[in-house]
Amino acid sequence: MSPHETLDEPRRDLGVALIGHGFMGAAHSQAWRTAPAFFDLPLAPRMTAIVGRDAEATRAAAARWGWQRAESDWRRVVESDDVQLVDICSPGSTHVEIAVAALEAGKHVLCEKPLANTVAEAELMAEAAERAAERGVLAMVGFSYRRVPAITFARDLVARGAIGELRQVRALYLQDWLVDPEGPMTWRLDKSVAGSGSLGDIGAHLVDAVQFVTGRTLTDVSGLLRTFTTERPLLGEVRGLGGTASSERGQVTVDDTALFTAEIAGGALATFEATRVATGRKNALRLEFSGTGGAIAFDLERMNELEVYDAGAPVDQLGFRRVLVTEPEHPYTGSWWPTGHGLGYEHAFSHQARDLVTAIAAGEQPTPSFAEGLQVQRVLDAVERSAADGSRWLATAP
Ligand code: SOE
Repeated sequence: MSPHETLDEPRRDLGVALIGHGFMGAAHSQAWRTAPAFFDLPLAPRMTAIVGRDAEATRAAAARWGWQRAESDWRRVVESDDVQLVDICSPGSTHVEIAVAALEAGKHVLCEKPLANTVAEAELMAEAAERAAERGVLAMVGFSYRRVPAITFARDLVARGAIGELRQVRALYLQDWLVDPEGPMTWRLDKSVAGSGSLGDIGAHLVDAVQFVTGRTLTDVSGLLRTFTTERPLLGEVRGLGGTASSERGQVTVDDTALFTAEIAGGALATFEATRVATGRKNALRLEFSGTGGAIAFDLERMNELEVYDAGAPVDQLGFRRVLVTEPEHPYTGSWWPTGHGLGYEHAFSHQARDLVTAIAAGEQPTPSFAEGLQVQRVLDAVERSAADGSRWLATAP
């Protein structure tokens, strides 16, 4: 029996409904199953319903992950009395309608990143969240990498002054699943559905992670977007999810690569690389924070470690130390395995579920809030406007 349960006061249920059953639907389903087993949660998440347009695939996902029922219309779960939290893992074009309806129906909301496809949509979501919060209905946007223990620990170190005055940040998120020009069209390559390409899909993670670790916002940006492959085969059956390539070809309307620089509040500078054509890089997220007193580097491919450089160390001992972020004293790690056993990509989603449920039980605003998600959307929008303007590019030839 959890410490939160007493004989006359069983833990309150929190009925969860998940919208979508793709990659993020799986990551969130795993978290709703696992978090209650490893964290003593103040509310008991109940996997009530999973929603998807394809009835057979949704039923299969419900059976696989342990959702009590499969639904085909998100409106049914938003109106259902046995649902108190709506978890949105569907494409960005669906976020604003579902989140606003759920909040107005009194449901807490977790919405995958980026918050929306446009600043205007993100503003509507943030306003709805502000109104709902007055009624004790809470919303969070799912920037899960904040909850990788080593990234949370990096934030703690920066806040403690471990690198002194921040001077420069390097943020890279490198994937290569679009290198092959014959790779098929998917919803992620359609601006009307995904909102943008690498910029919003993986660049948004970088923006949030840099702002989270430094505790500062990006104030100005200059960007460059490029689409190398402008059309791709449309699959005969389901777009992007298997089937035989048809002769039809679809227009790619989002960026393959987004490069941008930024001013950080307080005067530091940052460079960002978000790409899905970095041949050989599969999901290579790397962050490096450099300051007057030292530096911190993180690599998702070695996600249980943090490289820490102390500029104040004796000169014959200067160098990056490899800190193994698996001690019980580190963020989240004490609830899993003994030191040295390590965590994976999926654990950040369990940490996200834990923090959200804890905030809901306490009636406190979970972070990142929709307001924070809106601020990231403004950064993405500024990069897009800067790239469209292109006036800062100067030819090198005479
Ligand atoms: C893109 O391929 C992607 O799936 C992102 O959408 C996720 O947010 C990231 O965690 C992994 O890569």
